[in-house]
Amino acid sequence: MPSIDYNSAAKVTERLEERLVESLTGETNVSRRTVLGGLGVAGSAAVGLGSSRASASSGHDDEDEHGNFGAVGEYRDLNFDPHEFLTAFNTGESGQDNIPQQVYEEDGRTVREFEFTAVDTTITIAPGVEFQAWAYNGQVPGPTIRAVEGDLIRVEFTNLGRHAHTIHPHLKNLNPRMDGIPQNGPGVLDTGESFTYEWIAQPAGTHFYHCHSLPLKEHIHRGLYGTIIVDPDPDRVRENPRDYVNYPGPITDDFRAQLVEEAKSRNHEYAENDAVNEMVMVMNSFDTNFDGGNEVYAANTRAFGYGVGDTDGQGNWTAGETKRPIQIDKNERQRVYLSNATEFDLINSFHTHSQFFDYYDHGTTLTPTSKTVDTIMQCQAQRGIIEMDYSNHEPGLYMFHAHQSEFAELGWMSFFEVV
Ligand SMILES: [Cu+2]
Repeated sequence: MPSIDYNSAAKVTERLEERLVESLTGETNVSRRTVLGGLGVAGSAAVGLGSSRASASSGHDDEDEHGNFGAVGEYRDLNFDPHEFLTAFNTGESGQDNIPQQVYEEDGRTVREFEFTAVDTTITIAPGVEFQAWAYNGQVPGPTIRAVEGDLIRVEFTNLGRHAHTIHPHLKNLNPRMDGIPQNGPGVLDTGESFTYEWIAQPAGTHFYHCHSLPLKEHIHRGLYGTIIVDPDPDRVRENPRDYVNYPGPITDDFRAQLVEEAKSRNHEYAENDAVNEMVMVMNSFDTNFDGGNEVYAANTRAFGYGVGDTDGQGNWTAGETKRPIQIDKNERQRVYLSNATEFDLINSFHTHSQFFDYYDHGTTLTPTSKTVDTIMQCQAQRGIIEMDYSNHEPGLYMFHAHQSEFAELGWMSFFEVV
């Protein structure tokens, strides 16, 4: 049995979303107009019930009333699609239209070059709820950069925002000028200033980047963060297998070959990688009233963006709809590059229903650091790779969410749709 049927999934998504949007009506930085626009006619009457989470939810215990709130359902602003972001890997050769990029050789090394800007912008974090963000290339999370171990990542960064910003990469960076902190190299970049960062892509793994201007917590929680994926080089794995495992025993020929195969499956330049369905998820959160605590949580910014909206139950979703589960082919290996950009809360987590997975902490090893688990936690800036196999599962919906139940109820709740 799938973990939940389509009607129940749509109901739970909608009810949680209603509660979330209602809970924000008392927040000073969310205008009443935008909240009412998101709630729709019936929802606007419900606003009178009160603005606290408890009183807002207590008014909706009657299942019969539920259908009145359908107007809550959709994100009207489609300039960021969490489904497109999920599989958008900027490699220099291919990626997102709004990220100018190219790849070329220089001194015998592959260079992957990207143009980044920082801008002040408004993003939609729940239907009708906007957040004043600071964003790399106008999006939160920032663009996912993907390179191969040993490549040079060159980022031409221009600050078009009103505050001073940097880009600090979580890479093994041998040149302090390129660390992206206020005290080193170019320091912070004021409005209109540019700098070209150059980083060697190392070590192989899933990494984090973010602005390092002060106050740090504000520059991060406003949206200046993203993911760097460094694909392992199979030739280097063959030569130095011990760099990729935490294993003291002998490296047999078979084990070496297995590690090389695993590296190929992780490397976007190899055909073996095509067989894996890869996704990027950044766990994030939003302090909508700037009181130092979060009101909204998500994976990839849109609260309940991978929840369940209108479907025919056959895997067909209303065209243009943001709110829909992540469709996965049960015969494909599933890989999630996961990182935690949540500010203010100490940890975040990822939990799968009816499923166990292998986890590679920081993605720097080719053998799992946790095997057969259904929950992992990450502190801020921690990241890793999750690998799942749904080949034995029946088609249908399988929930996944943060297992801080508060985060799940406030937006970080999603579904995989196994087809
Ligand atoms: Cu900043």
